[in-house]
Amino acid sequence: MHVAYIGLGANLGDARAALAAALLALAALPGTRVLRQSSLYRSAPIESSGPDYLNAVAALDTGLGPHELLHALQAIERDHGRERPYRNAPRTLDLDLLLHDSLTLETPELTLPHPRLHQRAFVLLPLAELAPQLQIPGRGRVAELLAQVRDQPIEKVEP
Ligand code: PH2
Ligand code: MG
Ligand code: MG
Repeated sequence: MHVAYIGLGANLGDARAALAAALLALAALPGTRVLRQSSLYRSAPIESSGPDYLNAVAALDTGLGPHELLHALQAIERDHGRERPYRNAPRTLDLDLLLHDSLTLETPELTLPHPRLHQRAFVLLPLAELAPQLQIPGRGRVAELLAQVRDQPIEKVEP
């Protein structure tokens, strides 16, 4: 089994409902359990446009390998009406594979750890809720990375 971290995001339509449905879909993947889920966070789009995003992170225990899991995430995105008209377009649901154990990987389809996770408060803040001491291969500990993006405005959404 593997521990994988997933970044969830949405900024079109009912983003809160999309993230809740996505968590159920993650829990329903074969051989997969949701170990933990973070709070929801709201932030303005970074290198993107449209309404504010809602973001969260989930930790999975899964028997799926990285590519199998990536394809499963893409299928869930498609089920939620995700379109990809251009890079970083506003989206109904984005599910990013952030980490798969401590695997480092660079293929045309998938880079692990996620290449921008260490630069983004909307990933690091929810991830720090679950695993502040986690080492991101090649980047450092989550809590230390978070300290470096403290200037990015983001707020916790009360449940
Ligand atoms: N995702 C992006 C680009 N910009 N900005 C915020 N605030 N949240 C996101 O999830 C996000 C983004 C590309 O996936
Ligand atoms: Mg993304
Ligand atoms: Mg994505």
